[in-house]
Amino acid sequence: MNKNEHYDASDIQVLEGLEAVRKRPGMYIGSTSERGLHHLVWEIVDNAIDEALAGYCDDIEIIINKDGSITVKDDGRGIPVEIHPKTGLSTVETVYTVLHAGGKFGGGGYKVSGGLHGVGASVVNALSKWVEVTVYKEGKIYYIKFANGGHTIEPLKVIGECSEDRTGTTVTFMPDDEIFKETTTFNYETLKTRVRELAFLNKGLRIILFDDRTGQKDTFIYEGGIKEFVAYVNKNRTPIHDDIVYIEGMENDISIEVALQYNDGYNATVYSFVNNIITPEGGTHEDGVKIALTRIINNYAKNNKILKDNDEPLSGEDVREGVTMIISAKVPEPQFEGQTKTKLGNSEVRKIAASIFAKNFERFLMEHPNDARVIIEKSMTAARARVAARRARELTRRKGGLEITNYWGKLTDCSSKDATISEMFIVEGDSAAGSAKMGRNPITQAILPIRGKILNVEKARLDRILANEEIRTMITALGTGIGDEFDLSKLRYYKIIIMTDADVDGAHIRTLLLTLFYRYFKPLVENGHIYAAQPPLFSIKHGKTIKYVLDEAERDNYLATLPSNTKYEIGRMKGLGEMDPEELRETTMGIENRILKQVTLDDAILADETFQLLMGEEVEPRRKFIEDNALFVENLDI
Ligand code: 1YM
Repeated sequence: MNKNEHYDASDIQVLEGLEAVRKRPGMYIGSTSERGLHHLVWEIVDNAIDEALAGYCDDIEIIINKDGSITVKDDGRGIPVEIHPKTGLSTVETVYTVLHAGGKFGGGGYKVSGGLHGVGASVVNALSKWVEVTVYKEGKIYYIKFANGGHTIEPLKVIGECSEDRTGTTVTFMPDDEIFKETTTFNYETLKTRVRELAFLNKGLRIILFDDRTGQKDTFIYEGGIKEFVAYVNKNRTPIHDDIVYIEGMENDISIEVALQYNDGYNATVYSFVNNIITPEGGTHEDGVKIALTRIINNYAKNNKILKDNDEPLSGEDVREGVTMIISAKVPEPQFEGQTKTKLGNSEVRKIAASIFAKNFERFLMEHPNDARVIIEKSMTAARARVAARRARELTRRKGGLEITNYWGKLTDCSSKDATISEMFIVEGDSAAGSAKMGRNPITQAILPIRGKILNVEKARLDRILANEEIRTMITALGTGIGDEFDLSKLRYYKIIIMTDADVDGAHIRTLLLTLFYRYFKPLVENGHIYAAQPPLFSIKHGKTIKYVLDEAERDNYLATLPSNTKYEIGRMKGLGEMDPEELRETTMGIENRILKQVTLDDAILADETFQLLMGEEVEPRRKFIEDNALFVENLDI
């Protein structure tokens, strides 16, 4: 927006009241869990970021106060204070009390950060015990306070004076514990992860995070923006060329920024964002860049006679092997599609993204011939491996693939053909698998025994992965296919349950399996099909009752619920392999008593980082991670 366009208060649209927000908070912030709680912070921060994107703000500060409230400060123009013609209230009061009040899109405004401009503020107010807003503007300090779900308890007034060049907005809010029943405690690490990401995505913007409960403080400012983001994501990987490719351009008010660098691994790590929001399902911005990457690399390889005329062209997967790429698009009126409404639909963006990327990437290759050579060689090797993998994959598709003669990797299937009630247990070790087969419900429960440590897929290419017998059986058993053939609707078991011992080895095997699922069957994780069985550590016998509990804490909690004169006996449970079929059914497999932990994927970037750290090549950061997390080993699951 340019400076002489003034804000027109009639742009505010007045729609509905805050009561609706309190009745159905989930509709506005997703949920009232810890995640929803943190969402409140982002709603307020978004308004400050919009002000930064409009070019008026360089500094944002987020403080977790001692009383548990949050303060967000910016040095922008300050929310307008004049009377709003439609509501007869000041604009700042309107922004905080009227749902869907926000500057209009299009026209003069180029408001791009998450959601509708200013809309979130009223939602935060509705879900808070109290909110205070202070505005510094034109030499005056304005103050307004709301309480009990958004009622104005102190109307806007001038509380002091400040120098003319001091401008900005400060907001403090206390989340309402009647809404956020699970927790109202803010998590520093959760805030830090997203603040870092926002700083990467908005280069030059300084964001300070401060925790007044502990004194912890971090300042984020990245002059290199997403170029530094790529370096950060690659910190535990080994890059194969020095210069990070960085491309930016703008056309028709749509801005495209891309940064990428190849490493010696085999996975493609592509994160795309629209208006600072991650788009896990991709969309037209991501498609455009990917199409252009494939085209430019093929052209370069052909022009330099590396790829011969009758060679098969390099595929999209070939040219993305080992790439870490961040794509950030800023789109004035984004349309989101897909299952989770996180896929960019605007078709005009595809062409713009492709042309901006192609032009600049072509130039990069010309100007950096050494980097170009390394990148092309990497893609060529990937193409050769792809052909080998195609042959190996055919093996998983053959009829009778389930009847492999070797015991390891041999599936004992269930008789039901109804996937929704079927479960596949992946069981570590010979005797545990034996007991599991005898203790299972043969109608709904299938057993797949695996032998100790399966292949670490983080360090292998698809061709080697498909050569592994246990993994091949797993793929055949799942029914979905793998890679670009993956089809979730063909899944044969709705629950895939990893059953390993509650010790370090068991945890390692579980992590190997989770890595496989995360890298090659991500939709299974995203859709909640992956579980970890939790074998109990103790049994508590009193009278005719036997209660199984997971750990010491649960044991003590349970004992505390028993009348003080109860006689009880505590047994320490054996490993899976030592349990007889009856015990295994009773404690770990039968749906009456068993405890399953669903594996979820809250933060894809964090998950990727953790897998890379735990399973990748770099030893030193892994050692540090394990040291730092030694006390939390049971929480290694994502
Ligand atoms: C700590 C939170 O809300 N900053 C902020 C918000 C606004 C403005 C500046 C602003 C916007 C405009 C003009 C405009 C908002 N204004 C509105 C509305 N920080 C924080 N800083 N002048 C100031 O968009 O034209 C909503 S948010 F609707 F009043 F324009």
